[in-house]
Amino acid sequence: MAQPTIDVADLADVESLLDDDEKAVRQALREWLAASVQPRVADWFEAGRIDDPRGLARQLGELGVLGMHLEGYRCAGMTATQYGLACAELEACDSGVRSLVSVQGSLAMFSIWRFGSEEQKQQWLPAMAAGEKIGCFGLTEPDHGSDPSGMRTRARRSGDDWVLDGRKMWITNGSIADVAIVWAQTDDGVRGFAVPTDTPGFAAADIPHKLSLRASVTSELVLDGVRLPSSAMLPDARGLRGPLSALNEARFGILWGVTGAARAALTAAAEYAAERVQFGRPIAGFQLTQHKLADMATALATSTLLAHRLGRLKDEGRLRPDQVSLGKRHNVRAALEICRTARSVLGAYGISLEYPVIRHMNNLESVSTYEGTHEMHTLILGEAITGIPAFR
Ligand code: TGC
Ligand code: FAD
Repeated sequence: MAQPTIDVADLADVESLLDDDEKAVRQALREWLAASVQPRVADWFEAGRIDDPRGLARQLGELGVLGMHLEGYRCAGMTATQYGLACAELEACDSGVRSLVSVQGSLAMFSIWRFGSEEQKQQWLPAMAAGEKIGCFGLTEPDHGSDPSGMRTRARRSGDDWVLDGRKMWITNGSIADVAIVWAQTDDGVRGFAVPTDTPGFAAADIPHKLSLRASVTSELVLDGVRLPSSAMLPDARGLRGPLSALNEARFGILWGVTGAARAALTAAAEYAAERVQFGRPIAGFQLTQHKLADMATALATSTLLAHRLGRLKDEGRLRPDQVSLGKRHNVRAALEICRTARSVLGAYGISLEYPVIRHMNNLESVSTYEGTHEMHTLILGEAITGIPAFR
């Protein structure tokens, strides 16, 4: 039978838009993941735990992936497009591995890098870039997810200190973190704090029963009279603009990352369809299967082109938040659809962890919810298009 001569995961030839440095960054990470993470990740998902998350973080630090798009403080200082390509490789392995990197680099490290004092940057960033220290980012609360403006976690003055009380929910890396970036209400509006997790009154408990992002630590944080010196406040973040700026960074990584998950699912489906014989011929030869493959490949090509374009805009310093929402909303939805379709191509094997498809599919349900749900990004785009906010 005729073999395909094209790259089914890159029908638009985005490959030719990449320069040699971008390809080299991607290749190095791809090879390391294939040898070190890919063989283990389905077991981690099945067990609901990464074997040695701190060890994994140190290895990712050695590779220069943590905070790789930040300058200085032993960060790699790479471009946004290089960071995006790295996210796609990580998420082709598993969204949980990309989450670990996103939260560390784009949420925790970025918040300190962008809003922290020089002392905070020196204290945390080099060790976080090396993966020796892990960070988490606490914005969501039990009663405040899509609408963080109503958060109840409170920081009050006590002499020169701050005292924090409240709860944060669904926090990636929470129980393995050395530092939690916690957003809290003060008399001066929302402010951010770098909270060492060994401070008395801080506790983190993992959230059980997840059927998605199982190769990722997700925790609840409890802050019960956590007393911090005044130097723990991030001085340059005022109001919700602080955490929402960090979210732009992480959402950018996601809009690239999910193209990796989609690529893995499409590739698995195309290979399976070529080999699986029913009614005397490979199922790839049936028009209905070809329709699925054409739809999946088209959706991936569109997503990859969009990610590439948004990467170039970010590298030129002119990527707007609504464009980040455009990418997050489109690419996550497209990746979910690709995984669901790929799952059907694999028949019964589509529900087995022997193939990566259902793992990616389940993970993408979380990715569609976190960092702003599909609906929130619809409303952000709606406001950008009409000028009328429809959130409330
Ligand atoms: P709004 O009044 O619109 O804005 C408040 C202030 O923030 C500014 N702003 C932004 N700044 C930078 N980037 C953005 N994307 C921004 N969006 C808004 C805005 O200009 C204003 O500034 P200022 O100076 O005038 O005060 O705020 P709102 O309360 O109406 O909320 C808007 C809304 C709904 C879009 C926002 O709350 C939102 O994005 N909600 C979704 C919440 C969310 O995404 N949570 C994510 C939690 S972290 C997470 O999920 C990590 S998952 C990690 C992983 O494992 O990968
Ligand atoms: P809700 O806000 O209660 O929303 C429920 C539903 O209502 C959604 O479909 C939503 O779109 C819809 N809805 C809400 N408001 C409107 C409206 N105005 N119009 C139309 N529909 C609306 N958070 C962190 O701070 N840090 C983390 O590290 C982190 N990691 C996470 C990891 C995982 C695995 C998961 C699943 C979540 C994580 N989150 C984290 C939390 C995540 O950001 C929130 O789950 C998300 O913002 C949605 O909040 P919610 O779950 O409270 O849903």
